[in-house]
Amino acid sequence: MSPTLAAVLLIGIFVLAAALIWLGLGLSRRAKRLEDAEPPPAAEGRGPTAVAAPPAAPPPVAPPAPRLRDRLGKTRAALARSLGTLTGRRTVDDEAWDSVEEALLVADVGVATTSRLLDELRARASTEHVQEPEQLVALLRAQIVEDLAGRDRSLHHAADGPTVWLFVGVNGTGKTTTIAKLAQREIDAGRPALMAAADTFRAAAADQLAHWAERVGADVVRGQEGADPGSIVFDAVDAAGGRGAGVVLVDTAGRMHTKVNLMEELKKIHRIAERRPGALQEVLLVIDATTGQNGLTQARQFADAVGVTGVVLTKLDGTAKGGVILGIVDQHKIPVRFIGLGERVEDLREFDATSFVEALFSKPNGETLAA
Ligand SMILES: Nc1nc2c(ncn2[C@@H]2O[C@H](COP(=O)(O)OP(=O)(O)OP(=O)(O)O)[C@@H](O)[C@H]2O)c(=O)[nH]1
Ligand SMILES: [Mg+2]
Repeated sequence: MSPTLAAVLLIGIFVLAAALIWLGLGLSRRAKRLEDAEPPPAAEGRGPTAVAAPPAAPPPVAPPAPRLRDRLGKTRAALARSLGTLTGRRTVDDEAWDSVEEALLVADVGVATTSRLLDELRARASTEHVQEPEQLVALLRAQIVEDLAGRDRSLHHAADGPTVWLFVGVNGTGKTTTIAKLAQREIDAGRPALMAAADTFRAAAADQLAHWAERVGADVVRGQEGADPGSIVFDAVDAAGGRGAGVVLVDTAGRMHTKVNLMEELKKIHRIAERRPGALQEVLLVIDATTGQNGLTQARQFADAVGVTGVVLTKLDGTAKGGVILGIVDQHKIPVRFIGLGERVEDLREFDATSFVEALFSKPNGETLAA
């Protein structure tokens, strides 16, 4: 090979190598550019331009409304324990009747009402030839519904002008809480509510009421601590018309029904509340079910003092003494209008005899003790 040919070949190889290197570098830069421009892999089901969103908080789930029979669990269990032994028997003998009596007494129906109920049951069981314990339980159930049903439950409103409802009761029964619960119902029904803080006895009482008023969207009229409660009622009823309130709910201080001066003060509040003819539509006695038979004595004293038109029986969710409701209705002929089943605004129910008794006579699995 001549030296010239060798030089040409060497230059050719060199040029080819340079071209290959240049091509390789170009391709790798292009690949890099493409890589940089590529969007992040799209999440499944989204469009190519979707941007990954931060994980969304799950929507708030309202807790399921507790069933009546769950809220009445303690009284229901008390009844079921005694009546359960009854349904295990073969005939309606003396021991079967003892079980019925025990069930009623354990549920705090009270001696007088229990004995009246038993007399009626015996008469019915005999005319209806009841022989099976199951039939006896069914008869008891029907008898209780009959005793509790048929009374006017609705709260009344004045024909014209603002309505006044007065709330009375001993200390801590749930008057203020019940006012909040009922105010919420009124407001939900399109009737603006005004709360009158006529409990001027405790410094915190008006604050507690005002707090509830704010929560449920009601108006409030209050005075100084120690002010005359009658004057608060007077001002509230006066203000109601101007402020467009449909109903004035008067909160009073808890008072011992045995204290004469306190009951006299209540009579005065009552007189002022009925100053405008037709305005005072309800005097509601709030009774704490956990006090059981004591509620009956309270009912008598308050009914004598201010003519109670209805009872709100509270705290049925925490007691085995729910049977007291029968005693109140039987002994005083005062209708139970509402029942309290907890501390929240929504924990108030219009009393309905059928569903109440159904709940009491149901087993935890939902079956009834006797159909
Ligand atoms: N579990 C339960 N608690 C309730 C119910 N009603 C009221 N309470 C509670 O009972 C307590 C007393 O309630 P209040 O409404 O302040 O009672 P009050 O009758 O106004 O009390 P005084 O003004 O002191 O006489 C509070 O802790 C309430 O949350 C109810 O139906 N169930
Ligand atoms: Mg109160």
